[in-house]
Amino acid sequence: MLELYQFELSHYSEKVRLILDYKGLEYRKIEVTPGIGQVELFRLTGQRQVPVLKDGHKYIVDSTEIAKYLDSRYPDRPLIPQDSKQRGLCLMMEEWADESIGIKGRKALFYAISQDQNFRKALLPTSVPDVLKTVVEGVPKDLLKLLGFGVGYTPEAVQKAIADLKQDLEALCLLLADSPYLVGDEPTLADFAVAGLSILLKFPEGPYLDLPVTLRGRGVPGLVDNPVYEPFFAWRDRLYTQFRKPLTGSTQTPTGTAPTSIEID
Ligand SMILES: N[C@@H](CCC(=O)N[C@@H](CS)C(=O)NCC(=O)O)C(=O)O
Repeated sequence: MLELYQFELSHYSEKVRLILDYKGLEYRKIEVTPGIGQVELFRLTGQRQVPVLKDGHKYIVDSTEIAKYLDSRYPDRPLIPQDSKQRGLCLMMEEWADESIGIKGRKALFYAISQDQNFRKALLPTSVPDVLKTVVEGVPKDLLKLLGFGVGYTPEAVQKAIADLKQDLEALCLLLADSPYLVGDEPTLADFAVAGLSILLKFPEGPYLDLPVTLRGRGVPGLVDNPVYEPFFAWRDRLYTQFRKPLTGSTQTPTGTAPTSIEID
């Protein structure tokens, strides 16, 4: 069976989970423990980031490479259109989703956490200390200032990220106004990239992520509560209903030893 080395809260991992579900491929999630689990990942793949897909003896690193690998190895329900214009648009949007929504989404989530004590508490219950570490991985440490933990990711940088995300969401609403999917009449990699990368802006409403139930549908103030962007999140909900498999109990196997506390320096 395929194995996905992942963080549950990783938006790049979510992009791959969406693709696996869309293609109807069975897979086992292997939850990587931030820190020690990444040492093991480094031993296996020469790098420490998730997602990593294991197919037989082969390890594929990076969500884009995984998507392309899956499309060539499991060609049913293709992700990348053949038509040149659609193909170009699909690849361009995927890259944009990774680089804009993915990167800025992290900053925006930290803004949300900093603004809302209940949100913060829901994300950081003592029973699941990995969650914070998971979100923090890949984020400059100084972003933690927003949480009162450390030194400064400037509020200006965060506000700029949110302003950019607003433009991204506006663009998506416009593109989806009279079209079921971002490129043509069938779902493509562009749709799954955008949907997956946007989970940090608003966690999905349904039972798709192994997170506290109170976090479902929660997200970044100014984005989730702005009716202007509602068409995008409604579109994403439909995509999830159509293609994402809901959770059925825990199928995760942790790697490494789960930490009992988190060190933030
Ligand atoms: N370009 C990579 C980005 C993956 C990425 O940023 N992964 C984060 C989690 S969302 C990670 O593994 N961070 C841990 C680290 O950098 O040590 C992809 O598309 O897969």
